[in-house]
Amino acid sequence: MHFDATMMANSSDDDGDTSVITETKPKTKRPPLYKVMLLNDDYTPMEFVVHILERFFGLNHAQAFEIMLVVHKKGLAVVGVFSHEIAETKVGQVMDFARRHQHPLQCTMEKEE
Ligand code: TYC
Repeated sequence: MHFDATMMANSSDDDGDTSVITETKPKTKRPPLYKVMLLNDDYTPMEFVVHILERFFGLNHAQAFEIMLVVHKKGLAVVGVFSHEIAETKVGQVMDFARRHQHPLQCTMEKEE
């Protein structure tokens, strides 16, 4: 904790010598994190989604299959939480890979609360 002391003397809004001490919290706000989500669709093959989760999110086959099924059943799932820069990179990699294989798979990011 820091203490910032200010001497206010002979100023227009102060008639005497007044010490003002304010306690200031050092500003160490952590940068926000971003959820990366996969969205379900009716056309992208299940094994393609599993492959994406293994390749870009470092999941093993069982974990990847499990998350793919959550997306398939619930409509979407968070597949990872990252800094803004890493999240953008992941979304770009997934969208590019899906587009190159002509699958309509959608991947988005959203700021974490
Ligand atoms: N619903 C797709 C199917 O039945 C599978 C799928 C899963 C697609 C997850 C997208 O993000 C997705 N082939």
